[in-house]
Amino acid sequence: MSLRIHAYPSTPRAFKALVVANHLGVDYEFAFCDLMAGVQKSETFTALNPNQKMPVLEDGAFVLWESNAIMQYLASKKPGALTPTDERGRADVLRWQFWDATTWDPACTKLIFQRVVKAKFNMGGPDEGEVELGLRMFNAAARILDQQLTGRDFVCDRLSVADFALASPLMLAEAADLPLQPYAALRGWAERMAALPAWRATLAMQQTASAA
Ligand SMILES: N[C@@H](CCC(=O)N[C@@H](CS)C(=O)NCC(=O)O)C(=O)O
Repeated sequence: MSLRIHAYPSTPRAFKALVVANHLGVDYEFAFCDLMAGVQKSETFTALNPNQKMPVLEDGAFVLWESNAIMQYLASKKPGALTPTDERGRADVLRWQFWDATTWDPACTKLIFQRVVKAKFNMGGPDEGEVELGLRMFNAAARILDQQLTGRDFVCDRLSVADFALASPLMLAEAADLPLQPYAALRGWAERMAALPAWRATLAMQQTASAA
C-alpha cells in the first residue's frame, strides 16, 4: 500500500480527505497527525507540507496538500465514482469545490474556530465580533447552498466530491451551533450525507484516534 493520509480526524478538512477515501474504498494507511501534540510543526511533517497543516496525502513519492485537491486525487483513483467524466459535469463539481474553498469553508471555519477550537485548545472564549461576522458569512453562504439544494438530492447532478467537501464542516454543526434551522433543503441533504456508511465510519475514526 503506497497511499498514506496524514490527518487529525476531528477537523473538517481532515474529514474531507478521509470520508472520500472511505467512501471510495481506497486502500490507504492512516497516519494520525496529532495537532494537540504539535506534530504538524515537526521537521518531518514540514518537509511534506511547508504550511504545517494537515491533511496531507502521500502516494509513493508524490505529496499532496489542500483537502479539496486531495479529494480530487482520491476520486481519480475510481474514475466516474465521485467525479463526472464529462467536461461540464467536471467543471460543475470543481465550481462547488472552489466555492467551498473561497466562501463556505471560511464561513463555517470562523464559527467553528470561535466556538469549538478555542475551547479545545484553551485559547479563551469566543470573540463576539468575530462570531457576528461569522454568522453573517454563514447565512449569506447557506442561503446560496440551500437554494442550490432545493429540489435536488445532491449539490451537482449526483453524489460527488463537492457534496463531501461542503458537508464536512457540518459534522461540527451542533458543537459550533451553526444556524441551520432556516435552511430546510440544506438540512435534508446534511442528513443524507450523515447517513452514508463512509460518514459514520469516518466519525468512528475520531474516537479511535483520540483514544490513541
Ligand atoms: N486549506 C487547507 C487548510 C488546512 C488547515 O487549515 N488545517 C488545519 C486544521 S483544520 C491545521 O492543520 N492546522 C494546524 C495548525 O494551524 O497548527 C485545506 O483545506 O487542506
